[in-house]
Amino acid sequence: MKKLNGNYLKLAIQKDGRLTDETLAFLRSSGLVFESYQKRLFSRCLNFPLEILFLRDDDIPNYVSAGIVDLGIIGQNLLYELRPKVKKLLNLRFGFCSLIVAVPKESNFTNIKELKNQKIATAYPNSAGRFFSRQDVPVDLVQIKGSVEVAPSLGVAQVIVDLVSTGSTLILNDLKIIRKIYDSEAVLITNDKSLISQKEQSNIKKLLTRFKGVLSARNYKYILMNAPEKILPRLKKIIPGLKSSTISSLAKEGWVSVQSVVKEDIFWETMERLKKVGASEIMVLPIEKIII
Ligand code: PRT
Ligand code: ZN
Repeated sequence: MKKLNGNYLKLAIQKDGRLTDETLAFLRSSGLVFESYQKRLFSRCLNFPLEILFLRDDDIPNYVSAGIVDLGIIGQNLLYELRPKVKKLLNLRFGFCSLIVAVPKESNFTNIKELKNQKIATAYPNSAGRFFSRQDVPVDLVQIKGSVEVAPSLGVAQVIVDLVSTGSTLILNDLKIIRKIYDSEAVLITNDKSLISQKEQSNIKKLLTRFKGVLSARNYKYILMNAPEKILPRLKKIIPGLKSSTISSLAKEGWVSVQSVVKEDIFWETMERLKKVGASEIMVLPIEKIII
């Protein structure tokens, strides 16, 4: 069996859970080539000095803070809950969820203040405890590990504090949200030791450049269009980044081809406006990476 290599950067990711597939997909979209199959403890990248360790998500903060691994990918919720001595390097834009307070649909509770002295079932006792003490509402926290959503129907507690993403588990269990405590997403973490060590730092920097390249590319689309040359001033107003775009002449007299990059969140609105001023044959392409 291969052993961990001392010269390699070590990254811990969730072995088998909600973050696993998207984490692996993210690493692969960053150009890292590695094998991963079930029951594997670690995997070595073939094209980067990086070893990936597969662990339970709750163990990752300790592995990172103790310096056993240099990097970890976990939900921000674990940082809020466990407050480990780690540094967050990047939000990874997947694994979105929120920690919420929920009660049975038919209950009369509508407000946090009404929950005084209630039993609250949660797998996030620190986050829940801090939230209720900030609200100045004393509650009786009951810590349970899994399936928090069944606590009200089992009579364990009327109120729960749990993570939600789609909300379907709450609906299935006849629960409703009365308050959001915080939002969470997957994050990349490291420790001071790894950041100080020169070699690791430069490898961490290289890896960060790759990750950021993938993340920024997701926010943008590449567009190509044809337009009469005379509308270029108007196009420039619609696409702010057009100054740095490529404009080339077409065989058709007085027409140009324009290539540029637009932000995903203003995308549809931008398309409408481009069509309106006279751009045609607009083509939109996804961008794989942007390295700035
Ligand atoms: O075995 P291991 O300890 O590694 O995994 P785990 O069972 O402790 O964690 P896992 O795999 O459930 O979650 C890992 C991480 O995924 C969490 O720490 C969050 O950062 C993130 N995440 C994103 C979620 C959810 N979405 C989520 N919906 N974690 C849990 N849930 C649960 C929630 O607790 C509830 O039971 O999913 C249910 C609700 O889902 P919806 O879609 O019905 O709302
Ligand atoms: Zn866990």
